[in-house]
Amino acid sequence: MSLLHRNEHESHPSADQPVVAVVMGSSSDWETMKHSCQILDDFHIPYMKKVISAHRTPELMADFAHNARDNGLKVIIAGAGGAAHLPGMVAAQTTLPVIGVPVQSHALSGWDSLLSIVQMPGGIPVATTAIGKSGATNAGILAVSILSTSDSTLADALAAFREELKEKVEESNAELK
Ligand code: RP5
Repeated sequence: MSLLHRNEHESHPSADQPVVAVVMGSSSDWETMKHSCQILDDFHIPYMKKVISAHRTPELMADFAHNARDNGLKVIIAGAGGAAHLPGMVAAQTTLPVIGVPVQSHALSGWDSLLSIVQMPGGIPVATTAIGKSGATNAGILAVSILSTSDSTLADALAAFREELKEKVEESNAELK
């Protein structure tokens, strides 16, 4: 699905320059976080993806977060499960917008992930989504929405996306008749 139609005279973000980072605490988070990447693919957003663990690779996390803005990133999506400290600790070390995705854990069904991410102290925001797939999808859409504040083509693509959602509901109602 391609939602973005730029005309040839519009400036494109460079394909080599990621503007969104999708980071996750473990490769086991990919099954969830791939849904953020799917949205970014659909909207043709240049992005990078990487496993960065707050607990297993704290130096890598700090290095990534401290350099994120200078590296051209505009939004960070961070997914983690269990003791899900990655989104908050990334947010603590950058002033870029950080969207946190609670990955559904086995032990506590994602309640642990959600509470670890959502209850940030005042001053260090993390925009927390729902647990699991819908949260990861919405993180991608929210990243596009943030970028659309300075990109009218993206704003139009988001409007078209909403229209598609509406049409799907209308179609499902037609099938019920
Ligand atoms: C967290 O621990 C990760 O975000 C992951 O959700 C969870 C389990 O990681 P693995 O043991 O599967 O690597 O840091």
